[in-house]
Amino acid sequence: MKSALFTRHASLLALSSALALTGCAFAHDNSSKAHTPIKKNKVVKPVQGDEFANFNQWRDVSDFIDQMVEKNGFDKQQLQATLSKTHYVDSAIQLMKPAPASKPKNWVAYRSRFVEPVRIDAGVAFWNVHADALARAEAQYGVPAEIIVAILGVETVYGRNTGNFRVMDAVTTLAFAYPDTPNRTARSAYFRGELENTLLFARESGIDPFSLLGSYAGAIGWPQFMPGSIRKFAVDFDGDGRIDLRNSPVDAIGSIARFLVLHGWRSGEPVVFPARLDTTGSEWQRFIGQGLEAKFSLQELKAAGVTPLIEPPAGMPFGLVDLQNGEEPTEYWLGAANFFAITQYNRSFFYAMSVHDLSRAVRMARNY
Ligand SMILES: [Ca+2]
Repeated sequence: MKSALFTRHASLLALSSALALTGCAFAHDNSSKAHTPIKKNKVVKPVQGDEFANFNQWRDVSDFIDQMVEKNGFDKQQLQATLSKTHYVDSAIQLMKPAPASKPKNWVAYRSRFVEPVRIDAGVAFWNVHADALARAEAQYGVPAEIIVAILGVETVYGRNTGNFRVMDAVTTLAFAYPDTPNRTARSAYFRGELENTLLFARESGIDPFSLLGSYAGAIGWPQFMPGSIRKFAVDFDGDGRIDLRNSPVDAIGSIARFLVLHGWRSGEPVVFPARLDTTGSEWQRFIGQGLEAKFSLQELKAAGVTPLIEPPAGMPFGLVDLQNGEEPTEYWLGAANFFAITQYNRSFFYAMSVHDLSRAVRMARNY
């Protein structure tokens, strides 16, 4: 991650520019308008919109509304009315900024936040309560119960931390006022897509879009699905006729399983194999940073100095997983297709390995 180029001060300038109706939240304009007094050092409440901005007066929003009318048949005045009730959330912008690169990445420290007693115990309890739904998901999609349980543990501690931002506020703010990072263009486009998906999902479901609550990034419910993922991958797994990832853990269970199987989960295959790396050569280095895919044969990895400590079944493809450990030696693993399916949920080796480790810890605790 690059360091934040967008300081708190610049953020306030952008906001004041927006309030000054320049039509663009990123008018990098140091004119006097940019110094219009606004609320400074405001304590941000992590609920709903905490700043008002009339999004309808932003040119990009106006263009977006026109596209929604043309592409998806929305009523322009209704959509303008919706956007007029949507609030700018500065806290979403602040939270989206990359953390300053201070300490080196540390797998052991990261793991300890997720593979810990509260999540393990809550995972066992959740599994016991929802054993039938988990077994049904495993039978239907081939995803083991413990993986589904672990994802719910890492994401929200079984529905405890699902977020209280109005999704409309979060995704609209990030769509049109994304912080000034090197990937801002792509991220803005992504959140415009998510705003479109939020509006489409609400229309398809016959619900008020403002009834959707989620994280500062707009991720919804027990499994923290973005609106676009809900529309593509979620499933009504409790059969009540609607998808509700905030109130139905059973819908969450089915949706996680369906997400994983549609992202390459292979029934019955292991997730990772421990490996040892002979670093005397340099050949192994070409396997580092090769994306989120199992695409190398065991033979070519072995030839480069990667030795599995448990011999995998023949024919499985792998990627080399490096887990950096601060000042301590890096851990290496062979990641199978199922490891990389989990990284599609959250694009991080640390994340996928935490899910794997928590899944084993919960299963062991439950069987004890
Ligand atoms: Ca349902």
